[in-house]
Amino acid sequence: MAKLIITAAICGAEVLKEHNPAVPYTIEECAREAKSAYDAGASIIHLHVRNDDGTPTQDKNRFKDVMDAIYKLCPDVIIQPSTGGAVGMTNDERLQPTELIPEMATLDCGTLNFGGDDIFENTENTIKYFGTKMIERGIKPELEVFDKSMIDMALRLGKNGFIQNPMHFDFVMGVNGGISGELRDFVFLRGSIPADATYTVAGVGRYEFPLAAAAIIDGGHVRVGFEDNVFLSKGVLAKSNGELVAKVVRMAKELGREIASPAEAREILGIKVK
Ligand code: KMH
Ligand code: ZN
Repeated sequence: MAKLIITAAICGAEVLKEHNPAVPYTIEECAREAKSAYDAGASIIHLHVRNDDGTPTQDKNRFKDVMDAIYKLCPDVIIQPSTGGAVGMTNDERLQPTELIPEMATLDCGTLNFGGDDIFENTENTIKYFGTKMIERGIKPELEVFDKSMIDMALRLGKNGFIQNPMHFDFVMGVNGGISGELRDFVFLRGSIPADATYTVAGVGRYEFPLAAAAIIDGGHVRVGFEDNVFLSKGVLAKSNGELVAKVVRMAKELGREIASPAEAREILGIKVK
């Protein structure tokens, strides 16, 4: 079985210091959180950025500053900027971090309700546009799917040349508006991707660690972090993203799965060093 790639989603666009005081906003806080995750065993940092007041931004210069600060502390880590950004942003606003030619970036594969009155909009033409930009820029997409239909969309657009093979999926499970994080649903998603595809699972809230266990056993990969969940265990706030990653590392050890270094993660995902 391949070694386990752990992605840390350190910040997100929605979670606030009110939810957990360790949620990072500033450049220094983002670098601190990325380092804590990297030191604990994460090889990929899924990155959103914020203004110092916590409001989400896709500003290219802010991404560059945060990425430079992370690389200073974690020179070989893979940084995967979000192109999802926050609900309501325009496509070109969202695509800005891809101008920095990161090794990876997210590519969201469908539209969904995103709690309350929000709609996270990703029309077919948007996905084609983002997919084309990522091919042009040599960026490996992490295909974020919040429901089964989004896998079908990715496969169809793949056949039409907008996404290349082998595909790498991220099953984001438990968002209010998307698929739930029940094991039955995990098995459904996992059985719906091509044999040559890889996947990581991001369980939201209480689904984070049960789904991590399922992916560890299954040979998949795992995402944890404040974007998805701020608790280490029921009612206990994590002090850092590193604590969440360390818990996955302990689970993997118990279950006999080794942890991938960033170099090993590149090899598993077919990312060429630039
Ligand atoms: N913040 C969500 C609306 C991504 O990173 O690509 C979208 C999101 C997905 O987080
Ligand atoms: Zn994200």
